[in-house]
Amino acid sequence: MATPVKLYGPPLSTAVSRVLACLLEKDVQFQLTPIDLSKGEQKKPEFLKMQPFGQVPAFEDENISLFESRAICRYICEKYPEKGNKGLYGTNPLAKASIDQWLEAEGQTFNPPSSVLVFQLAFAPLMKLKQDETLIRQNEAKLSKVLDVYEKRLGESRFLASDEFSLADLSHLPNAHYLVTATDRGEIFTSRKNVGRWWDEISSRDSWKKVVDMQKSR
Ligand SMILES: N[C@@H](CCC(=O)N[C@@H](CS)C(=O)NCC(=O)O)C(=O)O
Repeated sequence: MATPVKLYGPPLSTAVSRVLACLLEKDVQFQLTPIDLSKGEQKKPEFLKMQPFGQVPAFEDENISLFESRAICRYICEKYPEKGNKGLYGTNPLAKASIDQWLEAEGQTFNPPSSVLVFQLAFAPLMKLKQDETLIRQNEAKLSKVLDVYEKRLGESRFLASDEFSLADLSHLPNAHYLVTATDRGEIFTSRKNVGRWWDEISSRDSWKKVVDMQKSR
């Protein structure tokens, strides 16, 4: 039996849950080692050898370590093309380029405002930190504009890159999940017809439901 790959970090982290969703979608065996962010375990010298910026996740396969959740997801898909969801990262150069295009849009355009909103609206209250209303307003406006583009795209295509679910859709799950389920701003997704339909579809995949269960049991 193949040695399981190793993932380090708590399932509650958006970046860790992105990799978990990918591993489950690809049906790749893994070993999860939780890292306690509240104790600063991500800044310890041993961890910095795997993730030099002191953030989760870190990932190991065959004694090589990797960081950056989206790069790790791409690697998992390239390493295990025949496992689980075979089309998750496309099966030809053009399909991959289309997925990459929307993965970049997620990382560079969707993630900046949505991660600020997740922190401000879902995590700051739990951490007893004061919310920054100006920052919230500015980022809501930015995310709204991004989702207007998605609304148009998802009117033409079932998923972002094509009519097939892909890594590009999966990569949106962690932030969208917190915004819909842990804040009062879920309407930003659900009030848009096509984005709402897309959200229902991607969030009801078995892989993502398992990630949510892992988050609840921590
Ligand atoms: N771009 C990175 C982001 C990693 C990241 O921001 N991780 C957060 C948790 S979601 C973290 O480790 N926060 C603790 C810290 O920065 O000390 C990725 O996708 O892997």
